[in-house]
Amino acid sequence: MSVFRDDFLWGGACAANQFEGAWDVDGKGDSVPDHCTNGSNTNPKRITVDFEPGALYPSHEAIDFYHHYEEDIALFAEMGFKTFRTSINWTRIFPTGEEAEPNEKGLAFYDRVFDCCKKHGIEPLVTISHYELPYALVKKYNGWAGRELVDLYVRYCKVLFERYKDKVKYWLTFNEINCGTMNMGAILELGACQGYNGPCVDIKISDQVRFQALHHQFVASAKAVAYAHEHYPQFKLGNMICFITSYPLTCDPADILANQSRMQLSNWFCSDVQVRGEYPAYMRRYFAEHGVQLQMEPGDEEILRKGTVDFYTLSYYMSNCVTTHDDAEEIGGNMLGGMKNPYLKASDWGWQIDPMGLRYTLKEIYDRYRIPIMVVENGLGAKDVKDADGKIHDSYRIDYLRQHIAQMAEAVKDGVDLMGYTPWGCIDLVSASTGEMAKRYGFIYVNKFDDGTGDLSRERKDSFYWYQKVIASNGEDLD
Ligand code: BGP
Repeated sequence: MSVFRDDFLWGGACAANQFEGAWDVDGKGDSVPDHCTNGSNTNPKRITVDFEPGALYPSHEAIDFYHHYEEDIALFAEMGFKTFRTSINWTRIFPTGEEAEPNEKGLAFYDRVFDCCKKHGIEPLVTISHYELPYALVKKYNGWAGRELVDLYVRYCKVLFERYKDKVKYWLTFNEINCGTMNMGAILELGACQGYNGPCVDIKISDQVRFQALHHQFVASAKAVAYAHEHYPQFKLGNMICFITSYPLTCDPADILANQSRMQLSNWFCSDVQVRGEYPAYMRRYFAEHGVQLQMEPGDEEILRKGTVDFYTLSYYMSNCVTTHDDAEEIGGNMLGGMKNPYLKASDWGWQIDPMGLRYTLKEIYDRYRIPIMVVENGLGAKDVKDADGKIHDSYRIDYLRQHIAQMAEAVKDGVDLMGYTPWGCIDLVSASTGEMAKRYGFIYVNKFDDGTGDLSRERKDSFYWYQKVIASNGEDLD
């Protein structure tokens, strides 16, 4: 007997800017990622104000889901997906974020996508904002640093809710909102992007600006959630946290405390606000010590209390360690680096692989909040090379996913209410951190390469057939 619920939402996840392409088609405006060049692990991508002739902007074509969605969703259905997590590209709906009326052609595109999902019995799970801010809002308001964005976001949400009310039930307000607590994330959440390395917009990344921008997002999220609860009782709304589990490197009490503070700031703070509906007490000291004075408007605290989410979602790829000792070895990672854990191996991109950490993390989250949880990103970014038979035999990816699903099953046995699992980049897409195609996550290979070439054809990897069996057995058959 499977330990997972009968209605467990198996599926996969993507984000509009990383796979749709068609960046200026049917009235779409330019978003922040449209200004990002390609890069690699060693050569950071750049963000440019104007489009440089000769530079490659991977979001412009990406894998062209915009014109391949029927074929792609049919492949997801063939794997047995129950759900498909994707995001809506804000600039398809409001090209500069401020138009009086939404762009009908953009809205119609997502009608086609959701209808196609429904035809295949796939439940859409929609991220409303996944690093896809209209570029015009960065120029005009310094991105989320501007309070104006709250109302613009809420208006955008209202349009989506009304248009798709019969097609979409599950919504996530902001992807990885906690990245706003990290230096990298601040750049990203203010509207630029990781890999920013040149002057383009006047972004002042002080703690003050960063946490103020985050406050605006909390208020925007809570307003959208409260509005949806009032008008669309059938909706379920979730938060989304980039969970970077960390451990104390040693049992030195100073390390235990340093790790606790890291966990609070990086992982717990945002969900404490979004699930419990108020700023946690530990942030008061942090703000005082870092010179942060939040500007709150009357009613903000009330709206935070009112707009709490129904379920908790996270991305989980890796873990790292924290120490107060200076002789430890550093390691990179998703958004946030840390110290090397001698018990773990890392991916080619330096992300330390830690399946057991997922079980630990799910238990911690459930103990804290007691609401259903969904793992909406997880996976191994790896270089896929075709074998002599012309196929991708990605046993390394299967191993990674198998171990993580096995640990999810343990967490369920431990009592965690887990509602679904959507591994990241279920079809190969552009990497968020490096802008590469070479860092692939998919069950489906896409013939598209870092230099922009490739015929965009799709092929099933070994992991495609493996995941099909996993879903058919509701997570029992992991062989
Ligand atoms: C998460 C983002 C995704 C995704 C993923 C993998 O942080 O939500 O957008 O890209 O990480 O990261 P990368 O593409 O850098 O390998």
